[in-house]
Amino acid sequence: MAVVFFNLGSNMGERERNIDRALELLESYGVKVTAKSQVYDTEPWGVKTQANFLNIVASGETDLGPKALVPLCGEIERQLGRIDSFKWGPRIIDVDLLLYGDEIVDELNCTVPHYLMHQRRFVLEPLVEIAPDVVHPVLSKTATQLLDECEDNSRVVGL
Ligand code: PH2
Ligand code: MG
Ligand code: MG
Repeated sequence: MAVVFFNLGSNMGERERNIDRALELLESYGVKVTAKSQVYDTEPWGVKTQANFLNIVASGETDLGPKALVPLCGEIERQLGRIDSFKWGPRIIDVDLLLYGDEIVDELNCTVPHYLMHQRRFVLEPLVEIAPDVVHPVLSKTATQLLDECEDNSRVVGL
């Protein structure tokens, strides 16, 4: 059983409901959700001219491996009606695997830890809320350290 962390985000439609449905689908596919952060209203990162996101971080336990989990995230996004937008553009739902225990995977369609997680305040604030001491296995730093050192100053507000 692996301990895993996801970031979920939405900036289209019923944003909070989209996140809740994605969590239900993760559960239905074999991820036991063990904790979730509060919902954060977050300034868009990367492409600024779009609506604010709601983001949460959730932890889970699963027997699925990382190479099953990453495509499952994509399948859940499709089931919720996500259509391909441009990179970092608006989306009904985004389900990103952040951490898979202390495993490091670097393959074409499966990169864990998420390659940008340490550069995104909208990931680190909710991650620190639920798991301040979890360690990034590539950078060998806790979530708290990563947040302290994060240069992203975009607005992230707990609701
Ligand atoms: N996701 C992106 C791009 N920018 N900005 C915020 N605030 N939240 C997101 O989830 C987000 C983003 C692409 O994955
Ligand atoms: Mg994303
Ligand atoms: Mg994604």
